[in-house]
Amino acid sequence: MTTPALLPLSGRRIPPLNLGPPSFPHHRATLRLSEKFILLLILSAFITLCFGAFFFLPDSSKHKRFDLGLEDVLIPHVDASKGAKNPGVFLIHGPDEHRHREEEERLRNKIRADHEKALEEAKEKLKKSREEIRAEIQTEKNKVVQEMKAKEKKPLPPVPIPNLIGINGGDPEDNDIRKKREKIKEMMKHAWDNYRIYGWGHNELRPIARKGHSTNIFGSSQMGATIVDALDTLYIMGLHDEFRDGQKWIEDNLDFSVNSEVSVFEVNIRFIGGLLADYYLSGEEIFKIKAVQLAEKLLPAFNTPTGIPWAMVNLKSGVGRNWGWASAGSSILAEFGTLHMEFVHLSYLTGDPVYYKKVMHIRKLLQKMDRPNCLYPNYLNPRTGRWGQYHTSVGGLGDSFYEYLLKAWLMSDKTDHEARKMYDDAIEAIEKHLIKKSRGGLTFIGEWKNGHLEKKMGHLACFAGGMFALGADGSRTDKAGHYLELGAEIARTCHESYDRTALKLGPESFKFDGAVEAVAVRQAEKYYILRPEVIETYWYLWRFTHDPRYRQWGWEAALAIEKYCRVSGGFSGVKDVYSSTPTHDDVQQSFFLAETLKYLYLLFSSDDLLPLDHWVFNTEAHPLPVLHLANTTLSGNPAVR
Ligand code: DMJ
Repeated sequence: MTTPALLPLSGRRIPPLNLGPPSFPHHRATLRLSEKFILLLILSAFITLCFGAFFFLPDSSKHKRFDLGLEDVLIPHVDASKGAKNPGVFLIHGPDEHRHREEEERLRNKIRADHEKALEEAKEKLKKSREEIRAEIQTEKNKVVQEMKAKEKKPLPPVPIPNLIGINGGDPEDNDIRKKREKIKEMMKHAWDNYRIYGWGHNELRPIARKGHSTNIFGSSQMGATIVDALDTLYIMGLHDEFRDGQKWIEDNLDFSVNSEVSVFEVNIRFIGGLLADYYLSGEEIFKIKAVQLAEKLLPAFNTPTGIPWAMVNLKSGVGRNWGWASAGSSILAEFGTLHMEFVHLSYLTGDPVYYKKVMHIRKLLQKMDRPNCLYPNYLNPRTGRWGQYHTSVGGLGDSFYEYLLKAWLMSDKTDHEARKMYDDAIEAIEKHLIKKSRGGLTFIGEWKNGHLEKKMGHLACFAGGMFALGADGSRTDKAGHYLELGAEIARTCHESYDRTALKLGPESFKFDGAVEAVAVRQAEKYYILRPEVIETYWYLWRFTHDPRYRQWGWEAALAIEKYCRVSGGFSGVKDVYSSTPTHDDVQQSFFLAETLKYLYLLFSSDDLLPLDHWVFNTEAHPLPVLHLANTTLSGNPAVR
């Protein structure tokens, strides 16, 4: 197997920063520093008390007794052989006694001097005006920030960068297609610019209220999820000023040492995946460093009796737990099963096998388990290692687990045969038990619930059309044609779910029940929140077939988003796709910029932009390069370094 070619990072760098955004106050640091000042005052009061106690309490030295701990520190040459009756207590005699008195006197003087100095300093501080104190705190804060930055800049060990092909360009020859691509870029600008104005630093944007938005998956902190998720799309579109703006925010503000409980899966796919893609595309070290810092914070989530990670982890304390709603304290298949790509890259880039071992442990454990009907249930208890409810889905709760089995194989330059086998086995069972054709001839993927097939397909499951197409090449017993066809059928069904609505946008899930086909029935399932899966499938099908219908369907979706989801402050989801007068949900999801607009842009680009034999997209559409690892290990083997 070939060793990956070395590509000079400098060749891929974009020009240095010129105009950064206004730097935001580092509230946490400021708070910490004010607390520090108060602590200083408390400390000096404490010293005063100790000092008083030292002078006014009876002279304990007369008793010639010293605790072992204290004497270890203060009097290193005590003769322990003269022993005491009580262990840990020693008596002092003769010349030692004199030496001890001198030592004690010296210490007393030192404490007196330190105390006076501390008092003087405290008095001086109190004489200062609020402004002066603030300025001092600010100076100290700057110092801390500088130190943190210096630490962050510490380079990680160099590794050969994989062959990065097709990170720019993709200009289509056709004029009409070029215009469509330009329009998608303009939509990205609109989404980004409004987030920049109204939501900067927040996780997401409320485009109608024109303010920041967040959900519990990101914890309680402002982690700039939209910035991290969107950057690689900006890069690919050639929006380099915006890219640098986001990079600067990440450099200055993205901090993972916060007391915040985040979803391990979500921050992995959006943050680690996004940062790694940014690193590979731009060559800027900061992205790699931030990705590794975050990954370290996720590791405590794996401290469970089985090594199956918790769904959530507190970034500061490392305490993990699962979602209250998940079957009897279970972890979720699509969550713990969607870490592989990012974690393999982390081990590759750091030379630290810890990440690789964590995800391989999950795989080995899953391989050993019995599976009802050869299907993987969505729930697994991380304490007992037993399945929870027997529900299986290619949509929510299961989806990207299957995707990552296939992509583990692709990302390993098709050498991870174990992953490919697990994918093939899983897909065969899914086809047998979950995939059906409706009376009207639409192929759909249902959900398995306790031995019964629910004839309902989620928008999330529509990604599977692209997955089947992507996995066609290399499938067992030469079934490539069959899987490409299956992918195309899923794409058609999902297109129907869009086409049968008033807004030409797809519902969250749709039924196949008697006369009802590809239509949502319950009100709670009629919303569209700017999700990407259907467009993602169009793009994969376009790449593999070049059938113009996929570009046409993608354009229909883009126009519908533009017409019904665009508002002056960005893009919003809609609550009912069957109502011709849409009500907005007032959320611009970060995946709209990471995925939906990226897949649309790629759909109207030529195939040489991010070619699929060199890049594998994580489940949040962040492209990661194929690693040619056949002759190496992932454990930091010096041969690769
Ligand atoms: C994205 O965050 C990812 O694609 C994930 O795998 C599931 N779906 C959302 C967007 O719909």
